[in-house]
Amino acid sequence: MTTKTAVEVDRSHDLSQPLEVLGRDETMKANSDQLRGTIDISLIDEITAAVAEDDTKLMKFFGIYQQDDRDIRDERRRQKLEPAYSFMARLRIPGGVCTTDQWLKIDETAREHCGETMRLTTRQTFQFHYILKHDLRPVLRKMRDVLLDTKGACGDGTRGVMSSVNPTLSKLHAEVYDLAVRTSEHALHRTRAYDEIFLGEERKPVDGPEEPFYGKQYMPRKFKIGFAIPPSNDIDVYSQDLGFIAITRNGELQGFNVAIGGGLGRTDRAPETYPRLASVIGFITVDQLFDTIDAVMSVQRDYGDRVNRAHARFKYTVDDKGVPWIKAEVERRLGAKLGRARKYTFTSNGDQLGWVTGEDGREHCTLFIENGRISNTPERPMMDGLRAIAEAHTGTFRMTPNQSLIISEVEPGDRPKIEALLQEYGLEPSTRAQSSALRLNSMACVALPTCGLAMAESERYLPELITKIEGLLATHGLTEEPITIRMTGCPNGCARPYIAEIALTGRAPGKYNLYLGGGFHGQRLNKMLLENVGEPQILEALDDALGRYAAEREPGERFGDFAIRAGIVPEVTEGRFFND
Ligand code: SRM
Ligand code: SF4
Repeated sequence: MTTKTAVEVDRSHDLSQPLEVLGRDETMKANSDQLRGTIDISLIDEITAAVAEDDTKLMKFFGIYQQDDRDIRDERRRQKLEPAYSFMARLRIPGGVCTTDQWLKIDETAREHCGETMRLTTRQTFQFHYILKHDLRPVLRKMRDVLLDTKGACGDGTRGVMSSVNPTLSKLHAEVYDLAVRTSEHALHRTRAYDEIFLGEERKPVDGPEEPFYGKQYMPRKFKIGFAIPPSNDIDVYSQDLGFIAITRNGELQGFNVAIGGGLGRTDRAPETYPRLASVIGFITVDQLFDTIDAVMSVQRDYGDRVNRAHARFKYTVDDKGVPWIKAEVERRLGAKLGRARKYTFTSNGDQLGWVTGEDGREHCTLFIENGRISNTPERPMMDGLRAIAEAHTGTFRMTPNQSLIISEVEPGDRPKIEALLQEYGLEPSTRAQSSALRLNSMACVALPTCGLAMAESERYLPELITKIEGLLATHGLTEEPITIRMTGCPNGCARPYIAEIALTGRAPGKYNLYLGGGFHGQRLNKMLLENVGEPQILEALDDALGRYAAEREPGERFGDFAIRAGIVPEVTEGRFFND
């Protein structure tokens, strides 16, 4: 973070309120010795496979979650055994670009320590699951060897910074991607706790405060930043706490529109929690980028709710204070007025699958990876295939925000070699083209068996549900119609369901809320049609809605738009633009 006075001087968030008023996590963070806690002791405690409760929270700041295998939780309880604890680790890979050396090390680590599987996330990175406590250090050291870490991938700070993958606009992608990487470094916490605890480095004295920006209590809650490059809204910029929309003239980057206060998490039966699309508050030049990040984040740092974590995301601060107030405070801290938001057009929030050529002549192949899951099955040795490609490929990989994978920057002469490998391992994009366009525009969160918050299946169930919906699509002649569908195992919204044209969020085993009417390019929230229903009701409702869509739609009309025009669900009306 910079040393701008206005941003740094306000330390009022550091325990200014009496301890008994603050949320428990606030005092825990404040007393943690800059996130060190007792993690080092927990890691060597051989009596349990778990870590101490406060350490589970502190480790999230380093991208590590304690989990247990929920498929065998009851059985272990019956046998009076502690849950089958293991850890999830999420890598910090801003903009989702990884080298082939990194891929090979990630593959090797996943095979050795992480259940022989790896998971592409909805924010363009990898997650390892099933890491045993004593393997955490070896895993993170392997990542260090290829210049990767898991710092800040979770916890109350900035999360993985997203950036549109946009393979055709090579120069613009490189420029914006570079800013995303620098943003990740800029906004990352400064504590050396990770290097000491997991990498074995010595604690050294620090001149001045260890966290000049974050202080002892860090942010009130997670804070997400993303960069979109129109016409693609693949990162779902309106779901970010702080989103930047690239504005160009004749292909040259002029600056960014600034969008604030997006966020999707909600809780059933708690109407005070809700998804919110970000408000566009103005335009900045590229030079103003990092000062703007400091200004916006410091407003949330100083005014976010530190008593009630369910109300602590920036979206609630924005609504409580009002967009005009937040904008004025950001401008005060920035020391400049924001420009008037510039025009831009988004056309989709999906991925373009298959081969495309960038303006620099290099080629990129986007593969559909269903729900981001990479593993080997007898029918499809995907993990082996991608390893073989990483061994032969001279470019990079890019993870998309839709859980797809781009074999990127392929020299034209190398394309036949990559195509041959794709064919050999059954990975070529054409095999997935046999799927409906609905499947190719689908996303599901992890949910069971690892996610502790899951109420229903998601990743393991969506593929089979889609097969059933494909029957309906075929009946109505809609197999080729790109419609976005997203499923999550609970209302937290990790696959960004509330902006999909069709969404299902888990309520209980086999039971979901069904939403319709999201915008095709992420511009509108959807609306609940059915609450807490099972598969028969879901299929019946979709059959009806899809049938009407096939018969009554106007030329070019998207399914989400139709669902609203036809009155199947009412429109959610929220202003997103604020230009005054
Ligand atoms: Fe998420 C919590 C997985 C993207 C909103 N999310 C979790 C945890 C860590 C469960 C937990 O707290 O114990 C999940 C771990 C499951 C597992 O076993 O791996 C989890 N979230 C994921 C991932 C892996 C889903 C996926 O299948 O790809 C995504 C990782 C992204 C990354 O690389 O950083 C993921 N999570 C999201 C998104 C989408 C986004 O950011 O673009 C959202 C909605 C946007 C937002 O934040 O508003 C999201 N996750 C949540 C929430 C609700 C936050 C809220 O404001 O209420 C939680 C619960 C919480 O934080 O208390 C949560
Ligand atoms: Fe877990 Fe819920 Fe997120 Fe799915 S949406 S990964 S079930 S927290």
